[in-house]
Amino acid sequence: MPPTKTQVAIVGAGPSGLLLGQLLHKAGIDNVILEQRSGDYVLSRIRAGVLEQVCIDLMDEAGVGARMHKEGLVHGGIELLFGGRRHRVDLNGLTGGKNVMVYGQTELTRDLMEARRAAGLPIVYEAQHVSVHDFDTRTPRVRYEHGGATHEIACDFIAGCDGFHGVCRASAPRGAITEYEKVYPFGWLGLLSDTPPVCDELVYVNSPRGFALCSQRSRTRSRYYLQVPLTDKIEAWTDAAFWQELKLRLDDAGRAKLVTGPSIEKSIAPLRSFVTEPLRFGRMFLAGDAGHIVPPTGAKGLNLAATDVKYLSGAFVEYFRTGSENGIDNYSARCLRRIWKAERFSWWFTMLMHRFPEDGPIVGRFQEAELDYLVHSEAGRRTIAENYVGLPLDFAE
Ligand code: RFL
Ligand code: PHB
Repeated sequence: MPPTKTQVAIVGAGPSGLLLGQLLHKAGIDNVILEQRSGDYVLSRIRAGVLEQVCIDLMDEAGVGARMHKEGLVHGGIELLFGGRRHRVDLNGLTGGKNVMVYGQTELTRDLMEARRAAGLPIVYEAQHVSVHDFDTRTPRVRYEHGGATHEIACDFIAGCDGFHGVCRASAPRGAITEYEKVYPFGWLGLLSDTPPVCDELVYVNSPRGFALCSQRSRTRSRYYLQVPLTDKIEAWTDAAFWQELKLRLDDAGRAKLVTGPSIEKSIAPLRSFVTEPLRFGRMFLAGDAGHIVPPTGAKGLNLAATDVKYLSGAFVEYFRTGSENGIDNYSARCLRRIWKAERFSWWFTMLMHRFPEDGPIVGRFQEAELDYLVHSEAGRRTIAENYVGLPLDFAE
């Protein structure tokens, strides 16, 4: 039975909730995680693939980085393909030695789940009708149903790590919240397959037929994406149709090297920019996708979630060790400064790389001209590189 009292009640067992729980546990702070889905369902969601240093460091701090360092692939560059030609952006050389790591969100989540299980920490999967109460007082509560009974946990703080569709943000008083949103008129059709990646590095493609991305999970597992109309149905996209369309968006070298095979997973994700202000409502805090969404083009979502968790865990540790509310008071503003910069980059890169249905061919030529300018200017390459690897943590302090 999970306890009826804890220091931090965490709603959601995605990467944000699991990482926060592990960091708090390391600091001796009790926490309970409530997750509405099963563990298997959480692991079946194929999402992020690129980790910035901030996320890598936090996994190490949480004591769960061993497999990531063994299996993760360090990437020092990305390729941009437009006008039928590829151009490399040397992330490492342009940022004074910074890299990113290719390690799937599924694997990161699995490592965190395993550590939590090994430590015997409470996590309630398939918690139904989770609700949050009294977070405007010093004695918040969370309530949920599980196994046919209603349960309640009293806590000092609630951490809303329950993603975009979660209950925490939805429970914040409407008058106290401002939400900024932009929905893009297309989605990403993703395909995972046990085939060797077409390139050692990620290839971001601007083609007249729309955006494509060649990503990977390992040297033998590929992840590809195609920009598709939001009206497309996943059932209509056979594997053969996917590979054919991807080939049409690649260059000759890509077409020649592409290894196709049966899909392991295929899904369509909508694209959205979304920010909630503030991220704190009394004793309830939002972290990760619960507070903000970026279109995946810049690979920023999971990394922003990690930064929120870094600041939130630090603020809780400071509070429980010293009684200081400095960290919790500054949490929202500190995160939002970083969030807006990543939102800006993700929006800009999305606008630059996708074809918009309402635009005529002239906009495609503008995009190609801008890309041509960027890759032939050191300042241009550097602006892409330093945003892609993640702006320094103290950039906006
Ligand atoms: P999650 O992962 O959505 O987890 C939230 C959890 O909360 C649960 N939940 C509830 N639990 C209890 N009660 C309720 N009422 C609940 N409501 C919801 C949910 O079941 C879920 O388990 O949010 P979190 O933890 O904040 O993590 C965020 C990341 O998942 C997300 O930002 C990234 O996946 C975004 N993203 C990428 N980020 C990167 O940094 N690099 C990438 O390369 C990257 N690629 C991507 C992406 C997201 C994608 N999709 C599908 C949106 C590629 C794609 C295609
Ligand atoms: C992925 O591998 O899923 C991935 C990589 C880079 C992105 C988005 C998604 O920008």
